[in-house]
Amino acid sequence: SDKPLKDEVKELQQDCEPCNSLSASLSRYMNNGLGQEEYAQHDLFHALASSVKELMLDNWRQTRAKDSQYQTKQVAYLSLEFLMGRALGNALLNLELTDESREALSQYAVDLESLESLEHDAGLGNGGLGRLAACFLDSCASLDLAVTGYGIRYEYGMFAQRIVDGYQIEGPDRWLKDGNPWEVRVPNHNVTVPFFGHTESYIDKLGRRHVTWVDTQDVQAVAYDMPIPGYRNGRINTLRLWKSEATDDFDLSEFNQGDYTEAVARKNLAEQITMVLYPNDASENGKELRLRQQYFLSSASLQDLLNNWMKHNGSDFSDFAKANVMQLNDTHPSVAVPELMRLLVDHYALEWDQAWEITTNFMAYTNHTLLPEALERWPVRMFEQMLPRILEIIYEINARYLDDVAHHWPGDGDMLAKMSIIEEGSEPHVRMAYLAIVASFSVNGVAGLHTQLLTSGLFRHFYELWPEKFNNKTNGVTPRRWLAHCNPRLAALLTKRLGRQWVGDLQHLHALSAFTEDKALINEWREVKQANKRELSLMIAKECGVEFEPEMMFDVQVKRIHEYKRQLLNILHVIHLYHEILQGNTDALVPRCVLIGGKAAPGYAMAKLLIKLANNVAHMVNSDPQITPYLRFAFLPNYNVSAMEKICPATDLSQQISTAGKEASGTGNMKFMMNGALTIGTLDGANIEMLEEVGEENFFLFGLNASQVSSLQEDYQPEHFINESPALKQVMELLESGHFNLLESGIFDTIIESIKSPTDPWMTAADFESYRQAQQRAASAYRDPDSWTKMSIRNTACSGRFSSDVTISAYRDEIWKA
Ligand code: B1N
Repeated sequence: SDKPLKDEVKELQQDCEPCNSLSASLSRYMNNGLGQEEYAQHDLFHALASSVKELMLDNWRQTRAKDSQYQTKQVAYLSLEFLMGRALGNALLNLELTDESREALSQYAVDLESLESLEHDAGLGNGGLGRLAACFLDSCASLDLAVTGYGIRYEYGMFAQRIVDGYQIEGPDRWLKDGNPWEVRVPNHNVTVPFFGHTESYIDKLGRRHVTWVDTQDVQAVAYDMPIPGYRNGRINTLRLWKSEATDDFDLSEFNQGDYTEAVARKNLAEQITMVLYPNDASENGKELRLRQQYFLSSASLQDLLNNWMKHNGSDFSDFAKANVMQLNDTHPSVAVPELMRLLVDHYALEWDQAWEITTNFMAYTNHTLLPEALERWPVRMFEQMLPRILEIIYEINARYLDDVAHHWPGDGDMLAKMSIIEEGSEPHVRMAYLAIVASFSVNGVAGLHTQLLTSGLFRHFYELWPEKFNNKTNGVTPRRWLAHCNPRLAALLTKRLGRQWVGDLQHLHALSAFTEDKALINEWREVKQANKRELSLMIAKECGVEFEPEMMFDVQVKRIHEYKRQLLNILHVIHLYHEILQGNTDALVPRCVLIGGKAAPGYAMAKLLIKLANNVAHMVNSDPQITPYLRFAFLPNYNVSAMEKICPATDLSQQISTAGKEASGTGNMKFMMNGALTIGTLDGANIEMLEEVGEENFFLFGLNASQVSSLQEDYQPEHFINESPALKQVMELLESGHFNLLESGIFDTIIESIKSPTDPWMTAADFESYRQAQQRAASAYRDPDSWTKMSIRNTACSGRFSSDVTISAYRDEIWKA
């Protein structure tokens, strides 16, 4: 023809476009299945997710190819936890495929939302720390940063929680049972990780001493990659999750000796490593298998990074730390420090000093807690058996570092013992936080107060030694999942008013402040909240059998159950309201629905008892028709990421009531704020910064501050606070009378004792009265719907600072220099 070839090709491509479309891909997956005419909805979910993944492959490959040039710094985010939740809705949003998906699904008569709800949550984390890692991955990809997440592909994630007779029952979380359409197994990245055995040393011809770690039991690490799409930018980053498998060769050797059963049993041993997530949030665990998980992740990830480096740069590592940086998500993966030294010194024959230079320019450590019970310490004995070479290296690191300490504090032997990486005693331990600090060029806390307490308390001496290492990075949450995706009604309203930019830059929400007097906006805003509340009510009715009235105030506390988070304070307040209603004192009340949700670590007896108390109180409240017009109370079972996506858009009042100085940051607090909830909270963690942004008139502040808590600890007399507060006195009497455990005599005694104990570290009694008054202020504020809604708008408007995009920009500029 006379058309230029170029145009002809273009036309052909256009003709062909439908075969690349989501719709075509979807039908291909549906037709290529088992060919059944009837399909389960789940097949359709799988087909759609697989199609979306397929559409990402090109960009995924390109992102990798580009990053492997090392033109920008590569970041490895190392974490034992990635609490990803569902991936489909988030991927569609970031890839702008939501409308196309709806269209593609139209021929199947299934709506997108119900398909999305079929996806199992990837619950590979406990709570805030794991979810933070997930939010960070979204922000890194969206900010076009070359960041790889490294984690463990647990076969069983966070346990499933049921409530039976008011008690928590744990069940397995078999999230992979229907397959995982997002993951790609990449066996060409296999590495082996050694365990046990012993070390031998020899002197080479040049007189240099070498150590080898021999007779090890090797475990294979197999990589499974998950795509992390950036928001509208074409970048697809990777979350690489390691699965442990038996290596072939040790199978063979034992096989040949005819020791079949032994070989199979060993195989199980290897596969155990990545079988299950430890369900402890903010408490140390101490189990040997946990240390194996930590070393397995650390070693596999470092070997992977070094392999990639060598592929492109050969075995000259002098620029390695210029081109790479590793962020340690708490001390959980801090055994990566001696492991990197081992790989560089033993495998690649670097001198100690050069290896240490590389290590200390490469490692950065984030601390997430001040609670002493959460600080990891591993028995030296455990290292000796499981990781003998690693222990030798830790000793060497410690000896050299203690020279610096001795230099800084001459003649101070106490200081040496205090700051040693090895804690001496009848059972010596390795202090993992100290190891991480010594080897890192950056140590950060996760909120202003937290970092301040770290440098003035727990890590005071390290701060004296190396002030330049310490910095703050206040946490944040991704506005894609936690606003654009989870709250489509509010998202549409924001976009109508402000345009769409807020999704990529949440600071744009400040523009809302100009509209807080806008009557139309106020009405629409309230309509959105009401619609979200109606939707949540359906879920509460289904899951808890409790009717939540959308007209009532939704007062919510969802988070892990822990004494320091003080769900107890909340429950005591519910008992107080219950008592007031029984007395007929209803004038000052606003009708409210109180929701508590969260999991207790299976070994944490007190946390489990708090769940029982909440359920028993809820039963009394909800079954009394005199009470229910004013108060309803539900405990939501199996709180997880997907539940939060329904809860935070529908919340009026967010409870962030930890004992001041105990919650490092909190991140749920930010999700609620973004979605227009008002906060009732203490001066703790990031609450302080939220309060700064939104102003005291838009926040229900109460309680002791951190320094008041620590001074009061000296001479704490809870009886005094109980006697001073008639309300608390009443509540205690009701609780002690056995009113909430009529047929279960004495079961709450330990809770009652804890409140009255002068050694109660959480000071529940001390803060009760102030809390009750703040709750009263919240109630009276709620009575004026317009003014409440204005405060709600203001909370959303001021939430921009808590986008994880802001947090990650600071990591990028100030730590990673990427
Ligand atoms: O990390 C979050 C913070 O927002 C929370 O305030 C903080 O409590 C949380 C051992 C932890 N700190 N420590 C843990 C998790 C698992 C585990 O096995 C400790 N989680 C936090 C994000 O910064």
